[in-house]
Amino acid sequence: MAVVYLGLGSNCGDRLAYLRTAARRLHAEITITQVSSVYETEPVGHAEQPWFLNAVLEGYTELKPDTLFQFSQDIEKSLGRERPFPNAPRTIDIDILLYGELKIASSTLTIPHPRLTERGFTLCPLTEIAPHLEHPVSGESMESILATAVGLEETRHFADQNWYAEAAPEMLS
Ligand code: PH2
Ligand code: MG
Ligand code: MG
Repeated sequence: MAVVYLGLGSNCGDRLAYLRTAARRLHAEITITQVSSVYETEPVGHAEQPWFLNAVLEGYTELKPDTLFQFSQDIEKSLGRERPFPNAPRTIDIDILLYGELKIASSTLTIPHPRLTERGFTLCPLTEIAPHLEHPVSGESMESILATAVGLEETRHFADQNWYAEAAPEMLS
C-alpha cells in the first residue's frame, strides 16, 4: 500500500468534466483521501494554447508504480488524449507526482515528478492539501518550496474542493 499524489490537467473541451471523469476512473484502483481545489493556470512550455484546469489528488493504492502509470495512461487514452507534439493541448493529463517516499528514474517513469517543484500548477494544489509533506529528495516541505519558488506561472482559484464531491459523492472514501 502506498500513498500517492497525482496531478490532473486539462485544457481542451469541458475541462472540469474531464477532471471529474478522470478522478472517477482513478478511484477504481486508488482510494482517494483528499482532493485540492481546481486552479486555472497559464500554460507552461508551449504558450500558444488555452489555459489549463489543474488539481491534485491524494490517495492510497495497491498498484505498483509501473502498473499505476499504465492504468493512468489507459484512462488518458479512454478520454481521447492524443500526443501530436510535446506539451500539446490535451483532454486529460494524469501525472504521478509522488509515490510514497519512492525515488525512481527509468526511461518511462521518473518519481518524484522532475518538474513538480518548478510549476505553480502542481505546487499550489499540492501545498493546499499537504503543506507539511516533505519532498523525498530535498526533504523540504511543500509549503516551503512554494514560498521560495520564483517565476511561477499565473494560477487562479477556479473551483473549491467540492468539484469532486458534487460530481460523484459515491467516490469519496
Ligand atoms: N502540463 C504540461 C505543460 N504545461 N501548463 C499548465 N498550466 N498546466 C499543465 O498541466 C501543463 C502545463 C505538461 O504535462
Ligand atoms: Mg504533465
Ligand atoms: Mg503526463
